[in-house]
Amino acid sequence: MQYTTPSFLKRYEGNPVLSAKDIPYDASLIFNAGVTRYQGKYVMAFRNDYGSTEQDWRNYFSGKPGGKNTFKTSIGIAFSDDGIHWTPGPKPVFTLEDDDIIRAYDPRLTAIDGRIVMCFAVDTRHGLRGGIAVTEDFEKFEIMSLSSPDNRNMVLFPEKIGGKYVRLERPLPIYSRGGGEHFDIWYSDSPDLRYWGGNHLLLGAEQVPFANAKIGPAAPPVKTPKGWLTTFHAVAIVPQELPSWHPDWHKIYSAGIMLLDLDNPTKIIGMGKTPLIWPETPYEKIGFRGSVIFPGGMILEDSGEVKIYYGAADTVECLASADLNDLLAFCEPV
Ligand code: BMA
Repeated sequence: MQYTTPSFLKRYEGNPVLSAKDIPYDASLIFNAGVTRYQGKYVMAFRNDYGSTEQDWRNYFSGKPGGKNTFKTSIGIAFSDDGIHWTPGPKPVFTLEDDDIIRAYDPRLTAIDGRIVMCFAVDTRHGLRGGIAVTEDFEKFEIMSLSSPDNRNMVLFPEKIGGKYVRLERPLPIYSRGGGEHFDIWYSDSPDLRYWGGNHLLLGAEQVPFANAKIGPAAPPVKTPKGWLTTFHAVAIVPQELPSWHPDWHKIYSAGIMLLDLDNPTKIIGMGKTPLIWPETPYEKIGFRGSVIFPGGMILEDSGEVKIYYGAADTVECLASADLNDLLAFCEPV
């Protein structure tokens, strides 16, 4: 499978916008961030995998002495006045660990009701869970819900619809989807962020021409006059081994984009038939897992510019932008 990123999508020439060297505490891989605007600033919550270097990983994977996989994960925070230049906070803001929970990662941020709702993935000894926490200050977080396994990649809409909170999510059904990684995007709603129901299938992986495996929600949707604009990630498993610190890596993660009905977001009204971002640059193709684009933040500026933040190669955090009209035109009616 081979695609090209459309020319209206501009990668920021200073990419990455955040990487381990910017972080004033132990950090190795900085990626898969959520971004929103809150209290007059841009705010980013990012995943930090730390405790193992590239050499540690390579030694570990190749069975060499000294190889270790002692990495841990925390969620850090960074602030910006322009959405481009970021200043990280002095310490991580969120970790989850107990007898069952191994770690929380891949945060997505939604500003709603004057506070921040952070959705995140949770690895546990009994499966993958999707978590939702609320904070006003990025110091105190209240956990509202942790889903049953296996589910993750939750993203919350920035306003209630029909009086309810609404999210997209990605369960991981194995038995009923043929045993492979054929996972789809689902929709659910909640009166209070704790109890979720009203489940609907939104998009099946087989409906995405550039996926031959799983798909998943990416950044929380953005409201436009034409509909809810939202990115998703799409996985193509390819025969050739891809450059990566991780051996035997065969998955290309690209970003897709679709448009949902404003009043009834269970309905898809448009979709890009080819990827919006296909891994092409060195920082997207080379890293812990090469050829991975994993968007987690999207911001619509008053000028019509849309900023898209994405983890690249599971190693650094990047920025691309496009004009809203180009993105809407790219979503062909379905
Ligand atoms: C997914 C998640 C993401 C990661 C991606 C590519 O399964 O673990 O956090 O970015 O794989 O490695």
